[in-house]
Amino acid sequence: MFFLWVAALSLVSTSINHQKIVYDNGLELHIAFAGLSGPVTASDLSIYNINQNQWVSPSEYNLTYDSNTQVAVVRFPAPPLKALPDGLYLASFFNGEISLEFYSLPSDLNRDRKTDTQDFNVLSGNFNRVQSGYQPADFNKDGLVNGLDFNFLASKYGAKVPESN
Ligand SMILES: [Ca+2]
Ligand SMILES: [Ca+2]
Repeated sequence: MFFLWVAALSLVSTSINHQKIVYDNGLELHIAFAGLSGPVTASDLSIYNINQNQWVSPSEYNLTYDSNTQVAVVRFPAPPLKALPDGLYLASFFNGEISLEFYSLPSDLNRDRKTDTQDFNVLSGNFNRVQSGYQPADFNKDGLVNGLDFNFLASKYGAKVPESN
């Protein structure tokens, strides 16, 4: 049994030749792999909160994987309901073989690591718009960008995440 586990691990380590975060808006993280032979499941992923020095419970996120594109999509719940605390994180795959840093700051709509008037501009540009599909400014995921989302953004004004070292 132990031998099988080691064999599976070494298979993973030789097969991956590329991985990259291709999309990250604070609620969804898309990671593109190349040379990956097997599937990626939620149990292959661990997420570490760098600021709080603790692991994130797997109940805080889910993962879907498309074997055709070799893209794993990690989703986090909508902010007013429950979200990762703002800060720096490591997404670690296959027992730490791959580690990718990302940050959580859902209120940062233009992804410049801070929450300011530029993010309000993004929200106002989508105000009262009924959304089909994914819309970052719809913080509570009720399908509409409105005052509730504005209130959430206002509560986060000034929140930022520093560049990592
Ligand atoms: Ca911003
Ligand atoms: Ca909303």
